[in-house]
Parts: sequence; structure tokens; C-alpha cells
Amino acid sequence: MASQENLPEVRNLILLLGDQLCRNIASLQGADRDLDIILMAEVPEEAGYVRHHKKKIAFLFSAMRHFARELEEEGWKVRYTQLDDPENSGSLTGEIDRVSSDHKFARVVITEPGEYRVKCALVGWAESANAVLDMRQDSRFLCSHERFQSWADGRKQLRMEYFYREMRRETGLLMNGDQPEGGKWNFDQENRKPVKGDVSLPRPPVTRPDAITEEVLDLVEAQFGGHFGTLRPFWFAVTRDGALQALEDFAEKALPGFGDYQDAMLEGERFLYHSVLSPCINAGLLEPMEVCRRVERAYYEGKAPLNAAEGFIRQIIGWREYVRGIYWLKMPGYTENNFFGASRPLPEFYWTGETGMACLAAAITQTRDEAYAHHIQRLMVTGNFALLAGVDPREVHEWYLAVYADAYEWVEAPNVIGMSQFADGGLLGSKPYAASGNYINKMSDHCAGCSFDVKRKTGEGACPFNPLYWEFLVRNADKLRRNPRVRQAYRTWDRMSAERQNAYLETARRVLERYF
Ligand code: FAD
Ligand code: DLZ
Repeated sequence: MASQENLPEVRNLILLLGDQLCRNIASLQGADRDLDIILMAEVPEEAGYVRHHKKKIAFLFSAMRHFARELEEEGWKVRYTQLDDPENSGSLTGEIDRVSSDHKFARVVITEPGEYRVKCALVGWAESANAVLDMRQDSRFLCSHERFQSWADGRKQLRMEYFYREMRRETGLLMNGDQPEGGKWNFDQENRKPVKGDVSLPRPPVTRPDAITEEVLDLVEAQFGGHFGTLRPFWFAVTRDGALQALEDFAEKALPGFGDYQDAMLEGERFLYHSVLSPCINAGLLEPMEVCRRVERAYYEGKAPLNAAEGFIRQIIGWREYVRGIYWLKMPGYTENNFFGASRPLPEFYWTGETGMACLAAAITQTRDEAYAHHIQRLMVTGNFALLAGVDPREVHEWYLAVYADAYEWVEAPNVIGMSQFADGGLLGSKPYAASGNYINKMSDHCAGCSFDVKRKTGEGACPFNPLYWEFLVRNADKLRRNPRVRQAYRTWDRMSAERQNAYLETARRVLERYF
């Protein structure tokens, strides 16, 4: 940090990160418009540590610029660095240094970053600059790191369901005293219907880009044109008002179908009854609890069934909080996990969508176009294929971190390394989410138009998921055979004739040869 003598004095420098766009954020608590400066910066280091999808960068930069403008309109002093500012130092800490060369401040105030990497960089900077860093807990989350640690301590297995019940009790969401609404904590059994026949599906609202967004889109095209993803049409909400409208729209139109069809997939239908709110929630435009309260209200007003409201609330106060807890419990090192020792590279078609497998082509092309895919596509299509094929989890992790508009390591890594790739050996989930083509056929209509035959188990034209499923189990038998939740699958394998087993393994060998 440069010498600060004779510089104008401010009390605090408040650094707001791109995913902290929230008026209630901890770092703004107690802030003073006259005494403090807010720093926000578009920096190549954050935009480039993985090759983010173009829409993801555009969303974040536009949301940051809108948020900065709103703060300025309210009278805050905001120092905002645009990416193409010739003086841009390239990093968040470099931008703090730049402010310190023309202002004297007593401390840097920040809400704890969502990623371990960023936290280390800021702590390291403060140590070497001998600066006071006031790092505050992120109060957007219900469960602090300490609380999660004490919940996890002494438990043999960490299971989301028990954690979730604590969060229900704590928030009172869908609770009658200490009893869950409807007499059950979880209505997931009702949430596995495929969408059949002609249904009229809601669409997420489209926000037309304003002048700020248009300027960002041009910048992203110029600076990140080589990154994965289609930039235009760009339709995400980028302000709090836009995000609140998207929440209202979801609560009224899609929420009623959310539960029943949560696990469904439909060719040509990219959003089904999902909320598509994760980019806004993760960036701070919506607060998780306000989203849950809105959904709870829809239930009590009779506008959404209980299985939908409970299922949705579970995703947020259950899964979302739980994966964050796991991330901070296990970092550093969690992203290096590779329980199965998988080492194949990510197939090229993850970047092009060019594959005859209709489910994968649909999930990947919509990821390219929208920077979005819903949970079952991420878990049971792209994740499942990578798991079965033995792709290096580090490569899978980097792909997911880059391609989704809602991806930050704290939420992406546990979902990918833990839930999807089982690379943590079962810390997060009790069994791998491995499935043959049958699952995809049951939950979607993709197989009807696929160039492979889901009913064919082996030989030319067989759905690749079928032989890969068995080859995965055989390859990892020493790690999985004793898992009670996979035992039945091994029994089935053991009962097969040697000829059938060989046909599976030979077909899998050919599939792997084709893609690797
Ligand atoms: P909805 O289906 O409408 O769900 C409502 C909300 O619940 C979401 O907006 C989200 O905030 C929350 N939620 C649901 N499932 C999860 C979960 N498993 N973990 C955390 N929050 C959840 N979510 C991210 O926010 N960022 C990621 O980078 C991310 N990567 C994933 C990678 C894999 C392999 C898998 C299997 C899941 C991943 N998820 C991630 C979780 C989930 O798929 C997305 O949150 C969801 O698809 C976002 O779309 P939506 O807003 O329409 O969600
Ligand atoms: C994801 C992202 C991108 C693409 N760019 C920026 C940026 O230029 N400036 C910034 O403050 N934040 C950015 N982010 C979000 C950060 O990477 C995020 O704060 C960390 O991932 C911690 O969650």
C-alpha cells in the first residue's frame, strides 16, 4: 500500500464484490455516506480465472453497474472500475491499492467472499500491506461456518435431510409449532412425474437490455468473444426490481408445477417449472429468505400445493445452505478430490453440443445458449455421463464453474465434486448418481428422437449410458461393492451370464473409444 500521508481521509473503504449486490449486505451495515467509499471493480483476474460463459460475465458486469448507479443515486461515494479502464490494475487487491494511492482510510471492510481463493487473496493482501481488514460474515446465509461445523462434528455421515429439518425449525418456514406443515418434512416422492402430452409451460420473463446492458454486451463481445456461449439475445434481470418481478412471475406461474415436474426433462423446453432465479439469488439481487417467504405465502394463499412449496424451500434452506457448509468445512483441498481416480479428459462435445445423444445435445446446446440448465440436466445428463465415463473431476468442475450464470465455487464445487461425481467418496451423498438410459427415458422424451436406441443394451446403436453404467460399476467395484445403496446393482450384475457381461463391457469399450 502506498504512503497515505497528505491524502484526503475517508473512514472505511468498503469493497463490494460482484456477487454481493445487496443493500442488506453485512459490509454496508453501519456504513456512512459521508465518511466511507464503496469500491466495485470489474477485473480481468475474476473474469478470467476460468473462461466464464459470455452471458455470465455480461450478467454480472451489468448487475454491478446498475447496483453502483443505484448507490450513487442514493448519495453514496462509489469508486467503480470498468474492465476497459486503461488504469485497471487487473485484480481486486490491485484496485484497493489504487484507491489507497489517492485516499487515506482506516480499514477495508468486506463481506466474506464466497470463494476460498478470493478470501485468501484479500487476507494475504492485508497481511502484506499491514492493513486492517474487517471481514464480516455473509448474513445472507442462515447457517454460519461455525454452526455448520458444530452440526457436522461427531456425525458419521452428513446428510442434507437432517440439516434441512434444523433449518426448517429455525426459520419456521412451513412449520406448525415444531411440526412440519402437512405432517411430513419432505414430499419428494410426489415430485418425480415426467411431463407427458401437451402442456402449456410458463416462460421466465424477458428483460430487454437497457443502455447499460447494451454497453456491457459490446464490451463482453470485444473482450471475451472467444469464450464459450451465446451472448445475444440477453434477457436476464440485472436489477433488484427486475429480480423481484422474476420472483413474482415464478410464484404465480411456475411454482404450482414446480414440485410435480421438478425432475422432468422435455426436448425443446429449457426451463419447465424451474424458477431460473439462481443467478439473481447468488449475486445478491434476491435474498434467499425473501424468496422462501414468497413461496410459503403462495402455499398459504392456496396458490401452490404443498409438495411444490416444500420442495422449493428445501432447495434453498436445505441444499443451498448445506452445500455451502460442506464447501467451507472442507476447503482447501475439496476440489482436488478424486475418489475413483478418474482421469479421462472432458469430451470435446461438452463445448459444441455435437453428439448423437439427444439428451446431452439438448443440455449442452441450451447451456451454450442460456448459461442455464436445470438441476436434473446438470446431475443426470452431463454429470451422469462424465461420472460413468470416468472423466477427471477437476475438468468436470472447471466446466461447470465456467458455463453457468449461477456458478461460484462455494455452490458449484460441492454439487459437482460431491453430488454429481462422487469424487469426495460419499461425504455429501450416500451413493453415486449413476444411471443407465432407462432413467433418462423415464424422465424425458429425449430418447424418442435420439440416434441411439435406449432399449438396446449392447452392440451397435445401443444407448451409450447402458453399457457405460455397468462398466462404471465393474471398474469401481472395489470402492462401491460394499455400499448398501449400490449392492442390489452388483447382485444383478453377478447374476448375468458371462456372455452378457462381456457384451456390456465390449460395448462400453467401443463407446469409450469413440469419445476419448
Ligand atoms: P430451481 O429448480 O428453481 O430451484 C430453486 C433454487 O434452489 C435455485 O435457484 C437454487 O438457489 C436452489 N438450489 C436448488 N438445488 C440446489 C443445489 N443442489 N445446490 C444449491 N442450491 C440449489 N447451483 C448454483 O446455484 N450454482 C451452481 O454452480 C450449481 N452447479 C451445479 C452443478 C451440478 C452438477 C448440479 C447437479 C447442481 C448444481 N447447482 C448449482 C444446483 C442447481 O442445479 C441449480 O441451483 C439450479 O439448477 C438453478 O436453477 P433454478 O434457479 O431454476 O433452480
Ligand atoms: C464471477 C465474477 C466475475 C466474472 N467478475 C467479477 C469482477 O470483475 N469483479 C468482482 O468483484 N467479482 C467478479 N466475479 C465474482 C467473483 O469472482 C466472486 O466474488 C467470487 O467468485 C466469490 O464468490
